[in-house]
Amino acid sequence: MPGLFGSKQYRYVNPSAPIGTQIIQAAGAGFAHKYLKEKFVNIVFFGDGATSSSDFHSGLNFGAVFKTPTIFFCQNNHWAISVPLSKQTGAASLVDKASGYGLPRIQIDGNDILAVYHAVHDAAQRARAGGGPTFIEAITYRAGPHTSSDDPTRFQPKKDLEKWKKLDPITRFEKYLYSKNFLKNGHAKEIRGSFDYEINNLISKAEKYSPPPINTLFSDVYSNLPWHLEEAFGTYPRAMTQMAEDGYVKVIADKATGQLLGVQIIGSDALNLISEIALALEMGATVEDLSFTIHSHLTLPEMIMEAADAALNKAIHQVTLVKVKK
Ligand SMILES: Cc1ncc(C[n+]2csc(CCOP(=O)(O)OP(=O)(O)O)c2C)c(N)n1
Ligand SMILES: [Mg+2]
Repeated sequence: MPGLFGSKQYRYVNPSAPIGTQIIQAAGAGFAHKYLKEKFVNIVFFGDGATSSSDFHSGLNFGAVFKTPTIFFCQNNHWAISVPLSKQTGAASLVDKASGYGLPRIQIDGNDILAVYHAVHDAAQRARAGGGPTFIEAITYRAGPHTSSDDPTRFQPKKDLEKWKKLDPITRFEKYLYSKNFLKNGHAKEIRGSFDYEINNLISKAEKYSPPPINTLFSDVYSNLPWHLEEAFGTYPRAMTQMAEDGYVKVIADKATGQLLGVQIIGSDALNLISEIALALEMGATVEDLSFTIHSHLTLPEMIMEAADAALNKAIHQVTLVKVKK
């Protein structure tokens, strides 16, 4: 998922899409710091929705029992996609949940940048001094959709949104900085402009990256391909394009030379194509030839082309990895 990046250099662990998993990972990493006598403190961020996950309870309990140097930071923005806080918990407030585990806890105005800074700073000091974890509940409001497929206008009361928009933390902090003369007229606008410029530049740079090679689908996950994947994808280079209603095509070719080794076709008009493929094999065609020569608007021939393109790593409907076992 696009938002789940990580950085080894900055000690930023990739979040996982299943809600709550990072909470137990943080408690475990905290335990490791303690065990290895490292001077690190770790902080884990999660939403109000995550407080209903079983990992939330396991993580807080483990952290409290083993006094791990972990900060549990809950961003309570009142919504878990379209589920309101009132349907999320029977507890009067989320910070109460920490009491049951015997954790120091603090509830703060999450739209107050300085309050967030101080709460985290104090929790980090406690953790460094061996005092164990702290639970922080930062209260805010989700003033946008959960994702691009969410439409909060269908469930968020307009009145609430308007009220919270007035408490925008950045505008508030700007006002504070102006009141203290840290910022002078127009300076905030200039800073915002420079951030917009920097971010837009980074976005255009990121958009120029081509997609990762298809085989990283497995090589990024396994150091040794498990037998069932080896069996399915490792024996020959091959590509599949599958559309259940139209048929099935698999192109097998040698990765090093691109030479065509065979094609499997299942489909209602497969017979018409078999002679064409036989001829291509007879002529010692390569997968590249196949990718170029079969042009037709029939579905099955198109699939052959797609499958050949897949073997060349350029298919639109790419399905499998191409790998040779010598
Ligand atoms: C274990 C698990 N269950 C359900 C989901 C589906 N899901 C994705 S986000 C989400 C809500 C999370 O709540 P919160 O972090 O408060 O979300 P936000 O404030 O961004 O709406 C759910 C239930 C999931 N990703 N993982
Ligand atoms: Mg939320």
